[in-house]
Amino acid sequence: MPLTPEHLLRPGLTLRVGDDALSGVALLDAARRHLGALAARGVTRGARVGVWADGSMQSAISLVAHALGGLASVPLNPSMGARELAHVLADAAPAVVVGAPSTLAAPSMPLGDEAPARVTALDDDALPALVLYTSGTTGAPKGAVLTRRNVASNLDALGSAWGWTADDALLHALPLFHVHGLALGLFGPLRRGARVRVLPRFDPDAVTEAMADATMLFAVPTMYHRLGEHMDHAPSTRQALARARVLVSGSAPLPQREHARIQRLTGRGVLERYGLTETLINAGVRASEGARPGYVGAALEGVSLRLVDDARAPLEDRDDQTLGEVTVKGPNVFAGYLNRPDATAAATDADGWFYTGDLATQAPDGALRIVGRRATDLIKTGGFKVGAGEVEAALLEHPAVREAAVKAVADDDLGERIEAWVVLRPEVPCDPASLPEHVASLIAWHKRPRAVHTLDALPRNAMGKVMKALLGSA
Ligand code: MLC
Ligand code: AMP
Repeated sequence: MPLTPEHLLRPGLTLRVGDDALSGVALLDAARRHLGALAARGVTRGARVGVWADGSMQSAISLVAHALGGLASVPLNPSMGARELAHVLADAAPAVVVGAPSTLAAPSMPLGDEAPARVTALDDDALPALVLYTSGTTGAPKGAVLTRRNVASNLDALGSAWGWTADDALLHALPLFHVHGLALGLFGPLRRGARVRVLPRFDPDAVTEAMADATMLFAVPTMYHRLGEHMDHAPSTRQALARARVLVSGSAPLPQREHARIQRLTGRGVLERYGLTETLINAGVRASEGARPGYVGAALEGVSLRLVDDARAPLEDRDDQTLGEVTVKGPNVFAGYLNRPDATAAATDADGWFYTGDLATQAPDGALRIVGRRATDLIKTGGFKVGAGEVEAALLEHPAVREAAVKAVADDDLGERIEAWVVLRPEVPCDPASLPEHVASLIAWHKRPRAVHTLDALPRNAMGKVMKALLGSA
């Protein structure tokens, strides 16, 4: 199981979230009280519980409590717009949502504080631990069901990849509603019996200050980019990062120039690791080998990785040149998408391989180099995955929008920036600058286009398909 009372009771463990701090003993007590309150409402082992993942200590306690008690957390991004929130609540049908605003159209409660429930050992590692919503190219996000075994096995594999022990102190400023900040960044250190500090908002000065007590930093490439910019004129940030034992980047590619800048300014390299919501982390550069810019490392312990061609036939060449789709098998691979056997079947095969959609080469020692992805309609912006289709659908819900096309544009800061091209109905007055706000009101804030261009018509081929490659090229 991912977390037990024994993990939390290791001396030295502390959880800091924002300005709040709890010892392991206090965290266990708060978690048991919350489980007591859930039990009093009849919500027990196996139930799905929504968590308003607003980066507060309350949200962290409830996530930890559910992991201890065998409930499946469904973390909700507080910036989710009305349409996406309604979809997630209908799809996951949580028994109750913890910490949400009172206006939420679902049964809700604050963090519970009742007579503490007993936490007993759970031997059913196939029980869902998390349901995490993740975007596809089209349609609404799907709930990836991760089991207790998925999380526990992956955290132990990462523990050995990074030499992660109870003496480490992790710092991150990642949201608690995705794999990176939640499974790795919250459960990871607690399972090691180590210290962790979560900053509710990323800010280079806050990271600099908090690194004084940290040995490890987890961040997405956008954060390393911003730290790099900041370091040009902030020696204290350079020194803070230089003292870290391990700097880890993931969720999107860290460009070589960012690797080089951090190395040059701090004398420390950044270790990349590669994962997906559906598989947790598959590969990682080991702390013992040191940074390896351009590579995300070899398969983690217990994980099998192979490249396949377009017909899903395995490619045996580990020549660092042959390009194939990354496929994954192991105890880290999820149990499937909630309520979507069709989507689960499309992404997996009968032998248990999961098809990531990522394109990579593999070096003779197994290290992967991620060079792209199959679907150009999947966008990674600031480390968040967004489907072009969901943004287009949101734009088309606006009465003034007749046609819409969305694509990723390369961006030094976000990696990829979402931009939209729209054809407006002349009869409906509309300021195109208001459309990002409209998108955010329906889906999530980070899914809004950062620029909206108007056209008289979208470029289409003879079949009527929008030729996205032509957008923005004129
Ligand atoms: C937020 N803001 C709003 C708003 N929501 N304003 C109006 N309406 C709303 N609904 C404001 C905030 O208060 C803030 O203002 C500003 O908008 C922030 O906007 P943003 O677009 O969120 O910020 P940005 O700078 O673009 O964010 C960069 C970032 C972020 C790096 C901090 O992208 C991020 O947190 N990325 C992490 C993604 C992640 O965790 N991915 C893991 C996926 S799992 P102000 O004034 O306060 O700045 C995965 C698997 C794996 O990929 O391998 O890990
Ligand atoms: P998500 O669905 O949000 O979990 O995003 C998973 C995707 O993030 C993967 O399929 C990759 O495309 C991308 N990703 C994660 N880590 C890395 C990395 N280190 N380098 C390149 N891409 C990454």
